Amino acid sequence: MRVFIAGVDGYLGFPLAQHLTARGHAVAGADMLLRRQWVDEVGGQSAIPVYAIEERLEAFRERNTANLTFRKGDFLDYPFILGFLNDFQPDAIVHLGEMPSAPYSMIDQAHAVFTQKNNVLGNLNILWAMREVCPNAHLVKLGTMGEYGTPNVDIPEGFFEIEYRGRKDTLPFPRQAGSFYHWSKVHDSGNTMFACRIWGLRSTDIMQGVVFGTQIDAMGDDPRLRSRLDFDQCFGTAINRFCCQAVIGHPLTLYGLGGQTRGFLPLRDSIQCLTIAVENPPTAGEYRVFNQFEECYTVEELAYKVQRAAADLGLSVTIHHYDNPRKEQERHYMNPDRNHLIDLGYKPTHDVHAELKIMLKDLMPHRERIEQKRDVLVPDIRWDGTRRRSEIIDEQLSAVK
Ligand code: USQ
Repeated sequence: MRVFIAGVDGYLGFPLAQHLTARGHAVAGADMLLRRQWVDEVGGQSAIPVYAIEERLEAFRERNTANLTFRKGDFLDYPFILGFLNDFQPDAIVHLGEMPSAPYSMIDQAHAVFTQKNNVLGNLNILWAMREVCPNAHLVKLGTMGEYGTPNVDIPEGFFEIEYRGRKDTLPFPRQAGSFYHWSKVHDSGNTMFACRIWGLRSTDIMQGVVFGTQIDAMGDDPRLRSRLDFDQCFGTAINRFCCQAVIGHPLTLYGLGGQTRGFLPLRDSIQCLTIAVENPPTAGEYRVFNQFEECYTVEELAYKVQRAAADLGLSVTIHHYDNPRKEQERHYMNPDRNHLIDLGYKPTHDVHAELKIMLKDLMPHRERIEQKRDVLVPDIRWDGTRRRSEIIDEQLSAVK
């Protein structure tokens, strides 16, 4: 198949390109390299060194028989995305090219607006470009389990049957996102579902849980082919942060009670699931939703899992409860379905302990890089918007004077 990856330079995009190429697919990708800038902006750096895009592409060429066709560009630039899709004529488009951080979207007004503009309008441009130049392609759109929030009932895959005042229908399950970032994904879902209905496009909307890990099978040893691994408060996800904290002896930063329950999955499972979606397209006009995670855990359980894996490697790790900077439920019910991917052949990794040990071993040689940015481990971006309020308001007031 011909697969186009929007956001090919990212944590998921670069390993996915390697995996799909190894399976014989022709892959093209676009990226504006913004993730590198955002991590820099919040004072972080990837624990695993990330090479320049030219070096990544060179390593790709040396390892894989096929090239990765790459163009640098922004999904807000409609002629760019229209032209690239027209030239490449993909069978599938995997859209990973969005700003992925909840805390980044909650920094202040400017970051909230940037997040929704970048994500919602970028996705809308891709939908319009598909309609114009590749209406038979399949859009695999990365959404998030966080679209559903934490309702006190089971979570189906996108839709549920409901009886209300004596009438029945199958409707989208309510979305109750917990950050402006997560809401951007809800808005994307609405636009994507609508485009399938009116134009006959086909799409799989992936409600993905929190990804962790450093490895996939197709990656090999070349350091230029490694994926990034962020640990700052914005772009580091919980387990990735915990593992980085463990290797430098920083207490694990558990927010609040630690009973927040999420679906988690290793990087290798995420790549496996995205591949399954690509290789099993829906019919024309179909909009389907896959919940994508390996298992649900509380963040506290995960902190203990990291502590145990670290102990096996001789690292002594403490866990500290920090004042929760977010507004979220800290103990709640969480029971989502994930049958669609299993039915299509997804085999969950299950051995989280082994995966954590692989990660910790991968991270230990990079202790110094984590130490250098120790300051970004403790969060100060608060959901009540107080972090930079005075600074921003002062700036804006002086601008209008
Ligand atoms: N948490 C801690 N300590 C930390 C970091 C996080 O206790 O040091 C807690 C948070 O309060 C939250 C949970 O862990 O309750 C998950 O936080 P996270 O930062 O790992 O994940 P989240 O902000 O939800 O976002 C991440 C990705 C996002 C993706 C989402 C999937 O950044 O792109 O959409 O996971 S999900 O969480 O299922 O919505």
